Amino acid sequence: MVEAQSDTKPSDPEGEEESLSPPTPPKREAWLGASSLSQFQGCWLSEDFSKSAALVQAHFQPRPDDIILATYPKCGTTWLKALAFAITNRSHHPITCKNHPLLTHLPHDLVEDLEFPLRYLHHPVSELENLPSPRLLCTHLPLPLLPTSVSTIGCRIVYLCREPKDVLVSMWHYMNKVYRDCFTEFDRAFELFCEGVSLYGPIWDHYLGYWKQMTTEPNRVLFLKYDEMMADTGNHVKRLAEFFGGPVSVEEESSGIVQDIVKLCSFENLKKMPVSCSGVTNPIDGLAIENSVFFRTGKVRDWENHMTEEMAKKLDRIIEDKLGGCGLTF
Ligand code: PAP
Repeated sequence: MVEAQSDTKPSDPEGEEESLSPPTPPKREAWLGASSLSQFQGCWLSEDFSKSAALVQAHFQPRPDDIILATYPKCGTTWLKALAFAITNRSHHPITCKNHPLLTHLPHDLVEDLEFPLRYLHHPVSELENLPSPRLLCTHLPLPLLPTSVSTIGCRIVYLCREPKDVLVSMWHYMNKVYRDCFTEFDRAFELFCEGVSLYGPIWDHYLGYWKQMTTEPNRVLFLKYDEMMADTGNHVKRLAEFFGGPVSVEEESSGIVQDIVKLCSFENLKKMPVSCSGVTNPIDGLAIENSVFFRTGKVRDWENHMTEEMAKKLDRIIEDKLGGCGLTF
């Protein structure tokens, strides 16, 4: 009796307070920018990104015909947005027309993001309600952080992943360019990435969430790899068109539309657009990002220029171990 009372400590206000206050999330230095990263529902995010994710969870109202493009950062989001926009809008915007939107706009400005640019600052999530159906949307959020209704009402998802070593290299370049004052040595970024500490990380959890969903619902989740899309972009254009519900017709194919889409959305073509060379994006107050940072090398295996063999083997082992024989390999 006495023991039970002392366990519950009904008259200990301090103890009560302790049990009511939420645990402080672990924080880590941000190798990638100005602020530290904290765990938000198991995902490493900065404070601003956590707020933004919470707003998506609270206010985003998925529709059954939404198509969501999902990526871990630096896996080819810009490319996927360009392809998806070109494919889904090809009847309003013929691919070879002189005023195709992709000739004057960054792909990021043609496909709405759920949580980035930081919507709570400038664009409430509710603005997404004004978009006509079917909506083409994009997110970096891991699947478990999206509202559960995304899955229950059957939104289609295209997930694009990339060889993790190339992701790390691309992210390291990008972050050091955007957050110029917070240069991080590659070796330090590598260590943190291996621990899973990177924006929207751990990368393996991000990949696994969508991969597992694809294995149970292959008709609703299309899972793609950057390297494979590089090797045969034409075939991926056809797969995407089919997945979006408007397969490339025989007439379209014989008119060369697949090659035209591949060319329009190619790294070389998008990189040389005036908006890519000189434009600036302002996702966050006070942070101006030159659009050119979205187009660096667009190469597969650039990690070979940044990592020792030992580093590569270490990260390979970690990724293999974390993916745990799920079937996803690089
Ligand atoms: P984001 O997550 O910030 O939106 P994201 O577009 O996913 O970035 O990734 C950028 C990478 O895609 C860059 O890779 P790199 O650093 O290894 O060069 C960028 O060059 C590459 N990229 C951009 N556009 C294309 C494209 N059209 N085709 C192929 N790769 C591209």
